Formats: sequence, structure tokens, C-alpha cells
Amino acid sequence: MPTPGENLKINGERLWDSLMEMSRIGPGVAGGNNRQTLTDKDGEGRKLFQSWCKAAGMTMGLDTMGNMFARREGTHPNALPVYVGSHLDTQPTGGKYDGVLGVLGGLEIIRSLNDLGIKTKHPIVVTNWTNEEGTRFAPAMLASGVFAGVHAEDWAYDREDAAGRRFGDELVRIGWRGEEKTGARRMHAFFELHIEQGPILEAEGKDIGVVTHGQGVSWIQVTITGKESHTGSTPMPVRKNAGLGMARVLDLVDKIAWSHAPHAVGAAGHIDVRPNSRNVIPGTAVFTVDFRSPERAVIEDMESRLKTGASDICKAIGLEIAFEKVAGFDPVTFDSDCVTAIRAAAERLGYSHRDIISGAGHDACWITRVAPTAMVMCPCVDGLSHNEAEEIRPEWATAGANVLFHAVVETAQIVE
Ligand code: HGY
Ligand code: MN
Ligand code: MN
Repeated sequence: MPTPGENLKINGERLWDSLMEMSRIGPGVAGGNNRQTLTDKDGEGRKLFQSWCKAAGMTMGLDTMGNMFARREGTHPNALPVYVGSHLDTQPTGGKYDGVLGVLGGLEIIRSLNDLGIKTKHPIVVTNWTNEEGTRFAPAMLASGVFAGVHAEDWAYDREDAAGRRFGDELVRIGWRGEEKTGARRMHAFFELHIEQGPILEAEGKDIGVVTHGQGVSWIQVTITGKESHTGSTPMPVRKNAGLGMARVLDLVDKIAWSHAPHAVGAAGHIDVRPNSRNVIPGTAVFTVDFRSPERAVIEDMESRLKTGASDICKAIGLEIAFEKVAGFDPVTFDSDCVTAIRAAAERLGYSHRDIISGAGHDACWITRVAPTAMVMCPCVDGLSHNEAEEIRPEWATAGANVLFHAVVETAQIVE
């Protein structure tokens, strides 16, 4: 199989321009993006991506979860396609590159193949996975999870946002529910380019992260129930303060994660206190604990210590507590041949690189269950992500997309 020559490069300027144009859809309030899944802004971003794919001569497939599949034909139309992509949806205070770099990096590969007049044996399909973030509709990676057979589609359709709107209804409302059965597609391989969302690559001065594994994730929603009462006239000994219970449990979460340093992490990003009135003792506190580790046994230990410790805390101050596992997946090991293709591409192109475990979850973490899969990462400034100040350097985007280009084209097999 001919390997791509080191002169095979994408057009970094065009990629950057496309990133900047996409970032103008669903702008945040501080320079980033708020293009949450299945909002009208998500619909606008999808339309722009679709128009670019059409201009690049691709045909668009759409499945019942709204996953988008833009296809460039290969010389062997029956050969299984090589897929490449990520997600266009963002956090409410998200950055311009999380997910978007992977989708537009895939599009840039097609644009560059067209410029260079290169044919491949296998078709190549650029993918936008619906609702990777899981911020409006939990859990994260919802549509790639249905595609990989992890979640039932009906269950996914019934997921509700904070306003009680159903995923399935919103998908129809924005006009992006396709007819194609989700998960019917077969892949020769799947590659995803993503920013690291952590500090390692930048701190070590590395251009490329060769992602060998993805750490496991556990999201447990905790509901603590006390009794609403007046903050002024209720004596301290008789209070049933759900807010106090939550504060002590969140401190326990931090201690549990630190006890498995340096790799385990733990926090709660979603917190709801009710009635959230200045002079009412909180009667209810609902929050989601996010534990992660590269080791499954560590995640299980953190989960069990949370349940026993939090139950003891609540019992001691007269509160009720309930736990609901709302999301999770075990640590994943990516396909060694795909990982080798990425590492060899970085070598060939002369980029500094290191193997890395992904701290964040990605659609690739589910797709690896149904196809040989691997990821390539580029640094991000100060390792910051899920923050509107998320930033990367253009040369990092170009390097990541060049490595992605070589891995995808090598796997899709260039036809002389
Ligand atoms: O939660 C995650 O790791 C991803 O950003 N959805
Ligand atoms: Mn992402
Ligand atoms: Mn994200």
C-alpha cells in the first residue's frame, strides 16, 4: 500500500478560514461559541457544513439520530469507507475548536484530495456526530452511542433538556432527522482529530498527541432531600439543609479523586439547588458527579466510596440521598494499526509527538466498539477547553490535520 509522501499536505489557511467562519454561528458572549445541540444555531452550523460538502462534490447521508455522513467516492464503491469526523455542537460556554476541528479537518482532507486530484480505493466519509457534548441532553456522545449499539434510539429520543423538551422532538423541529437506520453503516476505520483539552502537549512542546487510550467516565446524578424552611427563624439544630449536605459531598468527591492521584479526576459541573431563594434553606440539591480514570477498578472504587461516604454524611444531618448512574463508559484502547498509522504519519511529517491517554470522552470512544478507531490530538493554549477562551495556534491545527490526512489516505489506499 503506497504511503503518502511527506509533501502531501492540507491547506492550513483554508482550514483556519473555515474554522473562523463556522465560529461565527452561535457565538458565545466572550469570544467562544454557544452552539448547543439541536438548537437553531446547531441547524445553521449543519447547513453551512452541508453546503461546503456539496461544494466539495460529496453526497450527504443522514441517519435517524441526525448524524451527518458526507461521502467522497472511491474507485471501489463497494469497499467499506474510511470515516473521519467529530462534532459541531458546543458547550454553552464552549470554544471554537472542540469537535469542530475534527469535522472541518476531515472536510479539509477532501478539499485537498480534490485539489491534488488523488483517488483512493476506499470511499471517505466525513462525519458530524449529533450531541457529543451531552450538555443539553445527557449523556455525552449520545448519537455515536446509539450508532455503536450502546443506547437504544427510543431511550435517546426521550432524553429531556432542562426545559423538558425531548431530544427526538427537537431533532425533528430543526429538520435534521434522517431516514437512514442509525448504526446500519459499516466502517473500514474511523479517525478523529481533536484538541487535547489538557496541558500536556503544550507543556512538553509536542505538536501531536498519538492517542492510544481514552480514560473511563462515570456520571452519577445525586439527589439530596432535606426540608425547605426559613433561613432566619429556623434554629440550627433542626435544619435539614440539603445545600450543606451537597457541600460536604462535593468535598468528599474531591478527596476521593485526590486519593487516586495523579490520573484520577472528580468534580461536579452540573449543580441545582432548590428553591434557590436567598432566605430559604435548600430543600433539594441535585448534582452530577463526574469521575474519570484510565483504570476501571479505580472508577469502581470512587463510585462505591462516593455512595457510602455521601450516605453517611446525609444520615448524620437528617437528609435523604439517592444516586442515579446517568452515563459512563469503560476505559478504551484504540486500534493498534490505526494508532501506528497516526504515529508513522507524525514521524514522516517531522512533527514532535508523544503517546497520550485522552482525558476527555469523544465519539471515537464509542465508535471503537464497531470499527478500528484511533485519534490524533493537537495542543491547546494553557490546556484550556470547555471555556470560551479556548485557543489553538493555526500551525497546531495544520499539523493535526496533516497527520489526520496521512492516516486517512493511507488507510483508504491511494490509487496511482
Ligand atoms: O465529557 C466529555 O469528556 C466530552 O467533552 N463530551
Ligand atoms: Mn469534543
Ligand atoms: Mn467538549
